Amino acid sequence: MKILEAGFVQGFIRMCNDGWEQGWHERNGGNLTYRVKKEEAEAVKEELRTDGEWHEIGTSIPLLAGEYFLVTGSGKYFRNVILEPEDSLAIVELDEKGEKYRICWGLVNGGKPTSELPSHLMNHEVKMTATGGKHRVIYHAHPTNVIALTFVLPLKDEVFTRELWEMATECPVVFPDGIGVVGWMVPGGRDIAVATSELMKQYDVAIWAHHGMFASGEDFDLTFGLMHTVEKSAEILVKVLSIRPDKLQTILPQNFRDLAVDFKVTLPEKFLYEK
Ligand code: 2HA
Ligand code: ZN
Repeated sequence: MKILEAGFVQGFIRMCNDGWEQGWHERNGGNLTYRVKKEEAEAVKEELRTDGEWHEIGTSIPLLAGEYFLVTGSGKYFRNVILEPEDSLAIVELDEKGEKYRICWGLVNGGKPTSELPSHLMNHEVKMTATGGKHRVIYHAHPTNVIALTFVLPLKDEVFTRELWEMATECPVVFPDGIGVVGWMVPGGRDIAVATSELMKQYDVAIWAHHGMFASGEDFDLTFGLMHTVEKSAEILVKVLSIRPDKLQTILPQNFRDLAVDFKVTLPEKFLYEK
């Protein structure tokens, strides 16, 4: 099968374009990676090069040894992915120790995988373990309203989770485990990767203060939908705070507990504090 015709590649391209159309990917902002299934890699094997040079990842991810990932390229624009996927994307393979990668397809005009590769791969490892292999997608975007909130809300998991839950009834059902928050850090390196992957042990979403958001999910629909839901909720909160800083009414802790029963989700009590 031709790589560009494969379902996982088409889904990946569509998600990049959806993110661009949402306005979450100015210039080369954001990155997306997908842990390719064995049978998907097998189906496109003829087009995968095996003579690429090995490069250091910059961190060690032993549980992902030998896995293939479809990734966006460093410095590439989400806006261009749909037009020239072979220029913007790459399939990489990890070595048998999970310390190096090589390019097997894509980046035809040169380049490297996303600058956030260490964060993505460490998060893949954490989420693969936490979900028994179900999670395959890690998505980083720069959604405007979430970023705006990191200037005015305390950078605490409890505050972001509760405030965003309150903005839309579906939120606690879509992200019942809550949201983690990382204070401002230098992007691209191992430190931010470690901080984020620590949070991703318990959450599917992490916010990077004054920068953007990370989301993890089983497939493209769920992961894009998660990012979209959190950002939509942040947009409502920005509007509410702009109209008047104190809410006249909201969803109360007991409302959340009632919702949890009917929708069969567990909502940690640490988010249901009295204000
Ligand atoms: O430019 O978003 O965090 C890519 C990024 C880095
Ligand atoms: Zn970024």
